[in-house]
Amino acid sequence: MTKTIRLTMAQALTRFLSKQMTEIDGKKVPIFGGVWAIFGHGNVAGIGEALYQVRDELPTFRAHNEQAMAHAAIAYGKANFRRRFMAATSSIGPGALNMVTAAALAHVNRLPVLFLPGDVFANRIPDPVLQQAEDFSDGTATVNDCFRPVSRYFDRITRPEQIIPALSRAMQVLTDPAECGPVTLSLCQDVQAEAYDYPETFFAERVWHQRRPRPDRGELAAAVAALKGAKKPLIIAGGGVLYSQASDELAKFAETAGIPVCETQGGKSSLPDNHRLNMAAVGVTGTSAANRLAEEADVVLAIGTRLQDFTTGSWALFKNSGKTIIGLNVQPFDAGKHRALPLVADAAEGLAELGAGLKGWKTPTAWTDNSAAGKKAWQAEASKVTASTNAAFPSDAQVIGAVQRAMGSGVTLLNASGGLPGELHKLWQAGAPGSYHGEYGFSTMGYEIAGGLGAKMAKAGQEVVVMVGDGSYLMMNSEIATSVMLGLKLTIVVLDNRGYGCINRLQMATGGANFNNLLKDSRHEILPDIDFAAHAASMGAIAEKVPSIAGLENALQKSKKNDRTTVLVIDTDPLVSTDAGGHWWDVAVPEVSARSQVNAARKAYDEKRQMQSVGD
Ligand SMILES: Cc1ncc(C[n+]2csc(CCOP(=O)(O)OP(=O)(O)O)c2C)c(N)n1
Ligand SMILES: [Mg+2]
Repeated sequence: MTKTIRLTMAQALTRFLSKQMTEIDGKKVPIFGGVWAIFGHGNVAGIGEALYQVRDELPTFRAHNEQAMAHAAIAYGKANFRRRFMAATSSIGPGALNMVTAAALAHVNRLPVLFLPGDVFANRIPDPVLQQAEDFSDGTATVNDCFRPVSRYFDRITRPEQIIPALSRAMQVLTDPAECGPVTLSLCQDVQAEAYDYPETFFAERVWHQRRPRPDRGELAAAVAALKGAKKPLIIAGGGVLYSQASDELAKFAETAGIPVCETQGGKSSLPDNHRLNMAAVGVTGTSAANRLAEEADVVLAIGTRLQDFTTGSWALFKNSGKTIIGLNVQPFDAGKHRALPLVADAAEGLAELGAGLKGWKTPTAWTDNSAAGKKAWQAEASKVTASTNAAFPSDAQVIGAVQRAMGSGVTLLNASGGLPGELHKLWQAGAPGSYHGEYGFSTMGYEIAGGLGAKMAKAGQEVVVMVGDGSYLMMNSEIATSVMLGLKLTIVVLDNRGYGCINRLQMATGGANFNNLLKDSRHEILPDIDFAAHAASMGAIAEKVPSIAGLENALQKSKKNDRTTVLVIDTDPLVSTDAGGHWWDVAVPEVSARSQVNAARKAYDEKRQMQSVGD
């Protein structure tokens, strides 16, 4: 007879999670780095009690905002190249819904995270409970249904034994490289506390390994043939290169075949910036070196990329009408985009087999040499815009230069929203794989600081530098207090341009009036003068407003000795961004308007749209 153990559903859940392991560098470690939790009714009595039981094996961390704690959990998964991840649990209602945006962030970026929101009573006797929304026509609907479209797997647990298949499915999704994304197990409050005789085998330790699918022979042959016919091949390295930890394989493949490489936001740091074949950022926020090649490329090997609009210049960048795209991707949905020849496989495995198939084939040297010249020209341009300055209001690029000079390429640089991602994508000189941590799939304001905390948990003892605008800082900053509480030092550089600078610039570029973006252009009685340093200091951080680029470099140097989260604030210019490099981006301009500037912008827009390759 099966041996059983009587536990509540919540106890079974936490015990199961604590038994899931993985192997990193030959060492067995728990696959869950911990659980983020903000308790309320709907999880404190059930999950809360159960987490306490396993607190030594599966640590619980308390945060200040459910979305932020989920950001930390997601960043942890990303910084671990998806090999380890975290869970996040909330009370019902507002606590649960606060995590929905984070779920979408993980969904877009294909990142693993386990959401455990509390849900209403399955027995429905006390309905409506505090924080329960009532649907007049559907007794099964709860606010947690909002997680469905932003979860790779969703389940509502209405009986204690349902957690057995649900957790099994959850682990499959979290550890599958193609399906990977957020899993939501919506936990009815009464069921969390209900007991069941669980089979002991359910709690046996399990060690998970990364699956590395190899390519199909037919797809491989087609891809090899296409590459062998290339005169101007180009590799796009996406986030999948990093998640597969395929950087060495990519370097070897590119070097052997002499193919230049460019990187998406998600794929930046696949190769170090100073690798001779790395043309760096591609697309809307790309370098001139990469975009020049992209315009001409006849075979594009797109590895581990979703080919989002910022990469493809809204599908107007790749201008060679005879081009062939090879989609090397572990997910067939991505592999076949834009009529690509699909090569469904793990990036490292796919590259190894492509390399073997090419049997020493080489790109015509004129193309490789041409790429080297383009890179040199770009580097000259980039060093101009990042050079030091005495300007009272430096540009974002000049601040990036200061951070790079003071901190080097050895740190992990984290960013997500505002003008910074565009500037950093082209200008930050990344070092080791994963040292550039951008969240530009969803570009969520408020990711940066909490995300920095998660990345720091994954990279204990390493420097994590967060760059964030004033707008994003104001949207979500409370995990500064958590980073201080947990002794996890972050270096946070706040660029204060007094408003939503990049959207203001976009507004102007689309013919709009300066309206409702910069603080000064927004309805106000008193123009805000926010003291970010005082604000950060109130949460326990070491904080300072620096007067200049030189002051920032100095403060960053000094901050290396700080044992606590350090926040450095610098005033910046909201109107400048780097012109060099880059590509058109499709943002729909009004077809009719009373403003002549909008009409002119629409005319230019209609012309630009002619560049889009609609048939692909
Ligand atoms: C949650 C969220 N809301 C709105 C946006 C749209 N948005 C993108 S950047 C931005 C302004 C960001 O301001 P700030 O952080 O100060 O950076 P800046 O643009 O000034 O560089 C806004 C509103 C977003 N990306 N995320
Ligand atoms: Mg700003």
